[in-house]
Amino acid sequence: MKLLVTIVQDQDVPALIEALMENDFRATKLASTGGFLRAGNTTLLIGVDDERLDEVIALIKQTCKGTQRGEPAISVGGATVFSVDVERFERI
Ligand code: 2BA
Repeated sequence: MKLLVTIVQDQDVPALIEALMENDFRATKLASTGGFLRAGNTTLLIGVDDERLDEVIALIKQTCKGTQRGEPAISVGGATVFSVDVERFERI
């Protein structure tokens, strides 16, 4: 299992969450702030079985488009994704 720490722009969140839920993925949404721009963004924690990793990455690519932010405008990526091995997972 992997935990994807996925940082996305707020405007992309509704479409991404909808796509995740439609495809039976589970996610936790956290409000976050970028260290460089100090503007709000969203971090999703997505726990996924290894065999579905490519599928969830494809959904992120489809729904997170990136944007220009700040003054002067800086291009902010569609998503920043850290994939972390999960040593143990339990739902109690
Ligand atoms: P921010 O830190 O607010 O960064 C927003 C955008 O500003 C970045 O977009 C990048 O285009 C630019 N930027 C960031 N640091 C810079 C620097 N030192 N010099 C010049 N330009 C810089 P993205 O790279 O797409 O990142 C979007 C958001 O993803 C970031 O917001 C941050 O919240 C997160 N992020 C990106 N890389 C990260 C990392 N290595 N560790 C933790 N969070 C990261």
